[in-house]
Amino acid sequence: MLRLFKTTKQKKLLSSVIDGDIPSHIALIMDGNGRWARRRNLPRVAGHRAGVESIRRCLHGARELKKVKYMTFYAFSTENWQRPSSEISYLMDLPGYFLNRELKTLMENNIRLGIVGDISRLPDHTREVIEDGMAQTAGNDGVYLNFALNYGGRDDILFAARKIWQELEAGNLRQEDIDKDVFASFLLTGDMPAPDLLIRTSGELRISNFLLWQLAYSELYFTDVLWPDFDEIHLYQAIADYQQRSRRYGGLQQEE
Ligand code: V0D
Repeated sequence: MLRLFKTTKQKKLLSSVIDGDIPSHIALIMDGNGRWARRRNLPRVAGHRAGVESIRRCLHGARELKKVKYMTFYAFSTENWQRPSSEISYLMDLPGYFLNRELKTLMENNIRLGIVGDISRLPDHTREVIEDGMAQTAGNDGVYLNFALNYGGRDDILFAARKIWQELEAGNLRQEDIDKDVFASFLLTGDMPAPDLLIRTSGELRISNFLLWQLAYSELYFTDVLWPDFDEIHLYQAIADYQQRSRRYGGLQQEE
C-alpha cells in the first residue's frame, strides 16, 4: 500500500491522516461503475467487476490506519431489482467472486463479514456463499466489513417500527422505554455505531435511501471520481477532509 504513496504530496497526506482523528465507521456508496465501463466501451458488468478491486483497495487502506473499525459498502439497494435481469444475475455472482479471492485475507487480518439487509430472497448460491463467509469469519473482531445488500433505509426504519410494535404487544417493551438508542438497536445496523463519514463517488449528491436514520450526524463526502477508479489515496483524501471538518467543529458538533 505504501508503494502507492510516492510523491511528497501523497506522503504528506498519509502522515497527516495518520496523525488525525480517524473515523471509526466509514460508509460508502459505490457509484459510477456503469459510467466507467461506458467510457471504455465495455459492458456495464465490467464496471461492477472492476468495482470489486476498489473495495479491496479501500479495505487495505483502512486497515493500514488501524483505527477504522467498521466499513459499510452499499452493494445492492432494494431498487436495484429493477435493473435488467442479465445484470442482476451477474451482480449475484459478485459475492462469490469476492469471497473466493478474499476469504483468506479476511481470516488473516481478523476481518468479520456482515450483511445489512434482507438476503433471504437472494438466489440460493449467492445466499449460501455469503452465509458461509459470515460463519467462517464470525470469530473475527478486528474490522467489521459490512455489505448493504437488498437494503433500503426507509424499509429499515419501517421494519424496526414493526418489530418494536410486536415487542410492545408481547409485553417485552413498554412505550416509555422506546428512546433513540432503543429504536436504533432494532435497525439492521443493530449495535454498530453510526457512520462518522459517508463517501459517495461519481458526482451524485444524494443519500439514495441508504442508512437514513444512521447518517443523521455523519459527515458527507462527495467526489466525482468513479467507483472503479477509487483507491487508497482517494480514501485518504476523504478522511483528510473529514479531519478538517471535525477540527473546525471540535467538541461542539453533536447533540448526542
Ligand atoms: C457491484 C461495486 C462485493 C458496486 C462493487 C450482490 C456494485 C461490486 C459484493 C459482496 C457488488 C457482497 C456480499 C458479500 C461479499 C461481497 C457485492 C453486489 C455487488 C451485489 F458477502 N461487491 N459487490 N455484491 N458490486
